Amino acid sequence: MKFYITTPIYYVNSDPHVGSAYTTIVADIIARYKRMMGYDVFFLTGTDEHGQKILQAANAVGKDPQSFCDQLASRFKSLWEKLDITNDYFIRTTDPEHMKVVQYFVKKMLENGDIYKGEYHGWYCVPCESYWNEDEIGTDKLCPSCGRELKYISEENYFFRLSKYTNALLEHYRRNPEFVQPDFRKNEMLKILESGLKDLSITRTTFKWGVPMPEDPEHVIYVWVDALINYVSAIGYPSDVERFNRYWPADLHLIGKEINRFHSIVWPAMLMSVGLPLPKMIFAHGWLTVDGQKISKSLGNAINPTYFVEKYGNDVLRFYLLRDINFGKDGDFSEKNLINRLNSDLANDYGNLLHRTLAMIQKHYSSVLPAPSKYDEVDEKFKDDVLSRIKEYTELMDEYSLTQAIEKILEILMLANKYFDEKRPWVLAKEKDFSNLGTVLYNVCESLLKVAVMFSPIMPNSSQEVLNRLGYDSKPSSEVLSRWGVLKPMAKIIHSKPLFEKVEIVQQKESEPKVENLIELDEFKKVELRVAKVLSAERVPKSDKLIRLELDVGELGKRQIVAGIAKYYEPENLVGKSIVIVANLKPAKLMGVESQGMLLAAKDGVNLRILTVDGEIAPGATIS
Ligand code: ME8
Repeated sequence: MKFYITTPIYYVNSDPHVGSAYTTIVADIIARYKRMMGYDVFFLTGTDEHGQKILQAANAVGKDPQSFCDQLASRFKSLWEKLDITNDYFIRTTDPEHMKVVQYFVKKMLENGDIYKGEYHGWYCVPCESYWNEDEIGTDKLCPSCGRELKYISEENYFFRLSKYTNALLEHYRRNPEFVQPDFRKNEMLKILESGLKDLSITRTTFKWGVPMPEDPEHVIYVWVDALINYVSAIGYPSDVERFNRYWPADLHLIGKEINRFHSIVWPAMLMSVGLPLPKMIFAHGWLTVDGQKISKSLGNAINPTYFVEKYGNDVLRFYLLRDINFGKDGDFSEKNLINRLNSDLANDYGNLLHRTLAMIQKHYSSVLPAPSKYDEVDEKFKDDVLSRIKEYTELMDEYSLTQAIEKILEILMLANKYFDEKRPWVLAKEKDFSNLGTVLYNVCESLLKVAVMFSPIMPNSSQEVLNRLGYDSKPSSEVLSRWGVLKPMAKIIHSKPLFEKVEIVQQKESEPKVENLIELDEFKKVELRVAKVLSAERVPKSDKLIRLELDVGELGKRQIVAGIAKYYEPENLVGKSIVIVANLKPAKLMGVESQGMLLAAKDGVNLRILTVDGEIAPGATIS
């Protein structure tokens, strides 16, 4: 059995953020789950590199678009590695192979009579790379999707006869009730279909950064048409027939809600046009906000997933995203909630139970897993409850109710903690009732094995760790979930440090990840900061702001600096102070006086105070 899953291919106009990481993590969880259940999985992700938006981003930093894309695509790839993403392939729309397939695909649409030349007049959103009809936008001419300003364009374009497919699409929706999920997203698409589709402009002539239109290279193919074709080009369409037939149609296109129309209307119509089967399901998930604010690369509060991975570990980030944000719906990402989940669900309910149990096996059974003896009613009930939660977990995972599936795992942990407390193994140990003690400890270990396997698509690293500690040396598999008594008595267990460290909430830290203009240490090191002793100071004539300072900068000799501090300091009060200067700034002239550097000062809107050093230090001392 095969399972083909895709993420959107992300625009490379800026770095990946927690939104793109979210979709990719979810896809990875589903891919890992399906592999565990025995499927032959093909998991695709990649980058969308053509179009006006990418061209503008490259121009803005003075780079040619290809090397700009190369740089950004490699940042996506390395983040996915950091996040333990197990994609089978990474497609880039600038891959020559992909570009050839785009031309082939469009040519087929052309041959099938679905493309014609016409004049486009209308509104375009560059950030969304989307066309909007006059009746879809208000008088303010702002993009209905992102709220930014639209551009009026008027060009000769090729058009795709999208309108022709309205009824066929409606029919497909009717016959395949699960084609678009969740249902409320399907209903949004049905509304659009029921109001009738307009033909879609699919080429541009005002820039060249794209795939040339077959036989009319003055036109480049619309970035969305180019991008959607990645889903078939990546698996060998049309040349590698065997591979393509093996994986197509896709089982799941996982996307964010804002690009549902392209995936659930435009893409199926394109596939119908060339005579290919349609994907089995498009799942449009909700949007994350961060501390209540919209994430947007250009709005500047995009947050960097690497920060969370480095601080809390990859498993915790992945768990939090699925546990706290109800998959499918919109949700808010907050570091505070992440810490709360880590402390209560992972450190307390999971890690602590493992710790308590393995500590007792170490102490009373010399780290060898005891065999269970006869089960009483409580043992039987515990076993049955765990197995029934496992069944619910697989049903929920199979329908992509991921958050609810995780709740089932947490329920097992709750049951196991309750079982442990009820059975009071510490009393059994005191009474030297090793037969009953062995049963309790074995059963808790068996439930923890199940938990680790159920968690393994979500938290692969800690799951593997738990398997090792329980002395289970096979890979996580569906077999573990199917029956009770998988652990082998006499296996060697490893009692070790807590599985998850608790973290204290530090209020002010929350704003840290929002800093978007982070720099590398190397960049900071370019600034040469030195201590300078003020030898003399005087006002610059005819200026009420400037003071000229004579400085001793040790090995760098004497310097003069002009600073705009006259409103805050009397010159004579500066003499003798050890201040901080930027020593390698290009000289500049202020009111005709040369300034050979810059002093550092703190401002709060009302006051200004210059930076001095705390105690005696030689002039010219370096600062780092
Ligand atoms: O749209 N919350 O690329 P893109 C959740 N290149 N998910 C989010 C998110 C948020 N705040 N922000 C982004 C494109 N995403 C096109 C796709 S596919 C043939 C072409 C995720 O870089 C979500 O999956 O703008 C969304 O659909 C996708 O990133 C948009 O990525």
